[in-house]
Amino acid sequence: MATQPLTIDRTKSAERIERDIETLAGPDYTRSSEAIMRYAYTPEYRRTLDYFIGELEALGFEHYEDPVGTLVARNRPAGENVFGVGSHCDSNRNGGKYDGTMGVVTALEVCRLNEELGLDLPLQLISFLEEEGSGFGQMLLGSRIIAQRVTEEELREKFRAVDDGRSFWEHAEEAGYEPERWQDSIRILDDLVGWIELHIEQARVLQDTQNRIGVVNAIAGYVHADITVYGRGDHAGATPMDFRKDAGIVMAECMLELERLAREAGKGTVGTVGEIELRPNLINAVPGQAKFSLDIRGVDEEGFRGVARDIAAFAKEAAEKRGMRAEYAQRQTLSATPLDEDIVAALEEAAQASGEPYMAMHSGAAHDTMSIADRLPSAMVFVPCKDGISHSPEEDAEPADAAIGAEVMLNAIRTFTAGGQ
Ligand code: HGY
Ligand code: MN
Ligand code: MN
Repeated sequence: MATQPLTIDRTKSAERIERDIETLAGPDYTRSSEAIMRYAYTPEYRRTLDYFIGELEALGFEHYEDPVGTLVARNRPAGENVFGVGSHCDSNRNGGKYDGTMGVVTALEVCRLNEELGLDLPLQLISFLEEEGSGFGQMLLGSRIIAQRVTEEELREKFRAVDDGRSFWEHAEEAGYEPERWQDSIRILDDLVGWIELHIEQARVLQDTQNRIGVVNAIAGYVHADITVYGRGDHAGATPMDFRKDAGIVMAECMLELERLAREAGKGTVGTVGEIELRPNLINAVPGQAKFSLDIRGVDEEGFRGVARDIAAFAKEAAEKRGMRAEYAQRQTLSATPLDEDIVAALEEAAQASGEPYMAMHSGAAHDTMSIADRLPSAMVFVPCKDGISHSPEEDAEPADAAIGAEVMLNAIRTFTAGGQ
């Protein structure tokens, strides 16, 4: 490593990280009393951004929000090179304290340490809008907008709020943003020389191998889609089995076939049906319509895309066999994303220097880093979460691990910036 690695006061950093996490788990920052639930254009999300803004202002950072609401804060004027750190602070609708938020809090801690230790690193913190898709059913929406991986028609028409069905565009305008300038969002990436996102692992590999840091070198790609089966809604008691067009049965066949296809693809390919919607969804009515979501992922591009193709064909055939019709509609997709070798190497060296057990690994979960990794050198750091539980209020992680993550990030960034000392 070009610069002698430094050791931070990990106890002090862990205490600050814990204070931030616990504050943001309070009632002002979530729409649910049972879980963390916050997403774009809600008062709870606004308060969360304002919390970070307050902390960053205290460090002398300039801040702004992009035309639809991604938060950006930097300690250098526009035009000067900076290194990017951050994640997302919106949550799954049944979220935990740590998914995303731990990454933004640790990025904030990196900014604090930079100040405290007089390192003068040029930094830009980013908190991406709508990573979870809880507001509009579109994962990584803020970072995909920045990366211009959406269309204006999708923003104006197709992407609709889960709560009230109104368009993303309408909600963004109502929240005081300028969606008509959405293409300017890409300017956020202008001065970035690199990017590191810290995140909880959301699985149990680090815990079960007693590692405290994961250096992520690739992120699984994914296909998000929906299949709708059109059958016929009949009386559940009066309709003999041979006379039915039960859309629910075709859905059930597809769920089992998806499992078989994912296992057959191997190489870590996974397939999940997480949302199902039967109509009319009554105990005494044969479902005339069944709509279900597909979440298909893998680091082997052909593997997971083949599963998506095959399950779409299977659904069509299974429905036709029973005199019904099935339609496949893709929501969105991102390719498997290899991360930057140089930043990964610097993170591994910094993890080595920390003296803590670490390992190199892939990410099965999607992250905003996927949206920008083809535009600037990017990598990720994982910290363990208890028993791999995530997207649940049971999610649990250690601020002490994030403090080590902050130290590792700081040392890796010092390698990459002129300000490194
Ligand atoms: O689902 C994901 O991969 C991410 O946690 N939104
Ligand atoms: Mn996340
Ligand atoms: Mn998540």
